[in-house]
Amino acid sequence: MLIKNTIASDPKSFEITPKSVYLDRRRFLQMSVGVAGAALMPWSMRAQAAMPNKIDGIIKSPFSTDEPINKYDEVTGYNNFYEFGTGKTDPIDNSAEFKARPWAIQVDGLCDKPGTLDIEELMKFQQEERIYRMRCVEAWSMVIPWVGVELGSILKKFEPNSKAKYVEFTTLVDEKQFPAQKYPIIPWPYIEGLRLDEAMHPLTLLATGIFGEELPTQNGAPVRLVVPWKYGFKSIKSIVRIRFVEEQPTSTWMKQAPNEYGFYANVNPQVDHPRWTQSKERRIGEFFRQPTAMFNGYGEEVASLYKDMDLRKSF
Ligand SMILES: Nc1nc2c(c(=O)[nH]1)N[C@H]1C(S)=C(S)[C@@H](COP(=O)(O)O)O[C@H]1N2
Ligand SMILES: [Mo]
Repeated sequence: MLIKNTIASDPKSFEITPKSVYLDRRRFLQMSVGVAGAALMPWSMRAQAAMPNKIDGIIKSPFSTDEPINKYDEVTGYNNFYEFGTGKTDPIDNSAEFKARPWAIQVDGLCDKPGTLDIEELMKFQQEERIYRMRCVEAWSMVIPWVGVELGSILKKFEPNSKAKYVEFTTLVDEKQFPAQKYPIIPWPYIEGLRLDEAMHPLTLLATGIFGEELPTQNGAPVRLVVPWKYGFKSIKSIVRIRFVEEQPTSTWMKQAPNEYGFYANVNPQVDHPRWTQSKERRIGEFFRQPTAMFNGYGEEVASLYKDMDLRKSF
């Protein structure tokens, strides 16, 4: 199956084209355009796409790590966003036309106050900066300064009822905007899910920005999930629907490869992916691999959520 070869989850992909090489290539291209083609190039348009609006009134969070933050070019130039293609630079290369406004999330299912969450409303909530580690299941990681709102504080407003046990999240389907949705690379729409207590956990963020600015398209504009103790694929981008449900949702990756990707997907150095070890990771921008931490280093905060579970089985 195609996905076995081109899946983002092949840890060799980043070794073939080291980050520094393609970043340098990108810089070189930008530079040569800037110098030689300044008169012709719609530079202002490029600059606009690369520089989203600043978010005002951001407060800092005690949950932030003080590890060095990855470079802006790394966070916005090396992405997984299959709606734009499976390559790491497809998201930045294919997303310039994407329209992140107007935008609303439909919130429904097992709750007493179903409704919509408009992006403009969401931006009025107190925005917090959360500097989190992000660990992709492919064994690379970054440190990203997110901006956003605690998901639980938003979900409460819709009053989930006592039947609600899980929360399901859905990405937009629109093949005009997401060119790769024309192809059955993975089942569309991209779907993810959390147990209700995971969704309500204080670390779980509904992210609206990075580096103090609104999310660039390639990072999941205008709003995405960030669950820092789980593999990156749980952190679903460009969300249009949040649904409270009774049964455990079947996520896209469970559908695609059930023996490789589970519902929980908690970062766990002791449970290898069937095709590679998870005991180490490469921090993008660094040369040597480093050990992967249980729950991506957030065990103190989240281990109690799983105290009755066998974490080797519930991968
Ligand atoms: N809709 C959607 N969300 C997605 C993905 C995707 O392909 N589509 N990729 C996931 C994966 S595998 C990772 S590692 C993170 C990457 O987030 P980043 O590109 O902002 O670092 O987004 C996740 N969210
Ligand atoms: Mo990932």
